[in-house]
Amino acid sequence: MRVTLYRDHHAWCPYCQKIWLWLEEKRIPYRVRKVSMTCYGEKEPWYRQRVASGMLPAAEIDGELITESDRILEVLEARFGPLDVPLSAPAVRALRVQERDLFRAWCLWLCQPARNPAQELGFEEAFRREAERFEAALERSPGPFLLGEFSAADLVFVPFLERMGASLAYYKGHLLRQRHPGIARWFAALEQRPAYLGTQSDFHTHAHDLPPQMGGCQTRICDAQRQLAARIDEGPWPILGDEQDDPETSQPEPPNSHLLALARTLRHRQVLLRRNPLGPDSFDAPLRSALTDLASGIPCPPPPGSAAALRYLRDRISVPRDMPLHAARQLRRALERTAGLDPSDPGARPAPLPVRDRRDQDPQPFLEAAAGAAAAAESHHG
Ligand SMILES: N[C@@H](CCC(=O)N[C@@H](CS)C(=O)NCC(=O)O)C(=O)O
Repeated sequence: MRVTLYRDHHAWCPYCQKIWLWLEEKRIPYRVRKVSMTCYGEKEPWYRQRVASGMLPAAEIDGELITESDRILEVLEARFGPLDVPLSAPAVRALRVQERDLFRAWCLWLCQPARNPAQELGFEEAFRREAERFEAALERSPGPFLLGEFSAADLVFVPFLERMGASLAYYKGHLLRQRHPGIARWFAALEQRPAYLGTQSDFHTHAHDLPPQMGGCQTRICDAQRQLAARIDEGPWPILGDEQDDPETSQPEPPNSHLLALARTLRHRQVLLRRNPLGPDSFDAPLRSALTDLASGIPCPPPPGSAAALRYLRDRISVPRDMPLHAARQLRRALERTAGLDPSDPGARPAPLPVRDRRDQDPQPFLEAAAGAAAAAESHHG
């Protein structure tokens, strides 16, 4: 293997997604080493010895350590060939500049506190113009992607368009795919690609992973925002009614998503029990209730006083870290439905998710449990 990719444990870093997707699209064999972002854990000392700033991503390519995602892409391209069109092609260069313009318009709208409603509208308008420029570029193309087939030009837009869709729905009540049909068609073409589906996140994950990374997201208080944020947090999912297109994905639910969710939860059951505010002994029965619902579709009331603990877990399912989008929906649905059957306080909620950091998502306990299980298996075989 000639490539090692250093990316974050939770698959929250957009720049890591760019490199990850490039390697998957090109089918280059690579090794992954996961590193914590400061917003959710302690940076691993071995990583700081390699990359003093601690920034992600980094890649070791033929023994050479490279940082900065654009530089990594250039080196990968030099060693393994372009992703359809070279990064240096004039059309790709122009689109990369355009991507940063769209990115800046999004950051301004999402993160800059508006002094008054007129300024908020101005931010929205500036974003709309950039989104329309992206659609215009797609219209000029002979294929579903920017330059015909999927290429490096599309790749650089992927992580941020995904985060734009999620964050604008949650914080602004703005549905990107609905407002921009060209972007909806581009996503639909992207979602035909298994490599992308493996890296794709969802609205809930991004709505809550972005605030600590961006230094806060500004909510536009309006009915559309309130309704969409409530649906993203509490369901039911998909977040719009049956007669409307799903704003998160064009893909139908794959069969057995619920069983995948079940398998992924059972794999981490012990740590999930230990990390729950109710404590391992008391959370065992409610978790069984929710997983019974998940597996059988039959509602299963939990013991009294467990609704907040079930919702605590519902709020922490992260896509694609834990499972794919549709599986996560199934698990959130089962947890929410079970919480709603709590005989004592069916509406009880946990504290809202933190916005300054996500230390509640420290990966360390999960890693220690996995290392313990591996050591036990080793000694068993020995
Ligand atoms: N210009 C850099 C930006 C990378 C970047 O901002 N990475 C963030 C994560 S998204 C980071 O490593 N922050 C430090 C941390 O979170 O620990 C690149 O393109 O690679």
